Amino acid sequence: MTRLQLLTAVCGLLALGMASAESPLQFNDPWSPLAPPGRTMAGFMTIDNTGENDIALVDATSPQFGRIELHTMTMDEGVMRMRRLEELMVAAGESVTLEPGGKHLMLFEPAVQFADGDTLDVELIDSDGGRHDVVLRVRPRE
Ligand SMILES: [Cu+2]
Repeated sequence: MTRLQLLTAVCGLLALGMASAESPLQFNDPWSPLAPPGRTMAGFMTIDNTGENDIALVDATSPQFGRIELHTMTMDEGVMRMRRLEELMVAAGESVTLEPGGKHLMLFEPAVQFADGDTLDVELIDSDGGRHDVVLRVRPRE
């Protein structure tokens, strides 16, 4: 076996391993409101944890954005303020909703201008380093 063949075989195994490591998280209606060019965007969805372990989401990444944070909105002396979440806990068998006026993904530094119907590829990262792919669809805010 040549080095290249070995490398190819190893990559094939890795790809298989990743495909079979199915995330216990299910994402329902992941979407992002259309935003003016260059503006920070938001991401919303309902996350169901169908597994038997609690999952703490601690980070997110996307090739289409410079940076992503997990945020929540809180009322502070009558004013709604955004705050960064250290973690977003999705308990086993439970679900968490990210929605306008509540928890959300904050998508900084969009690489391009997105249009209605475009998709955003986001990887959510949990506290054990597990990765969970979610695809958000861009659409106008109702
Ligand atoms: Cu925010």
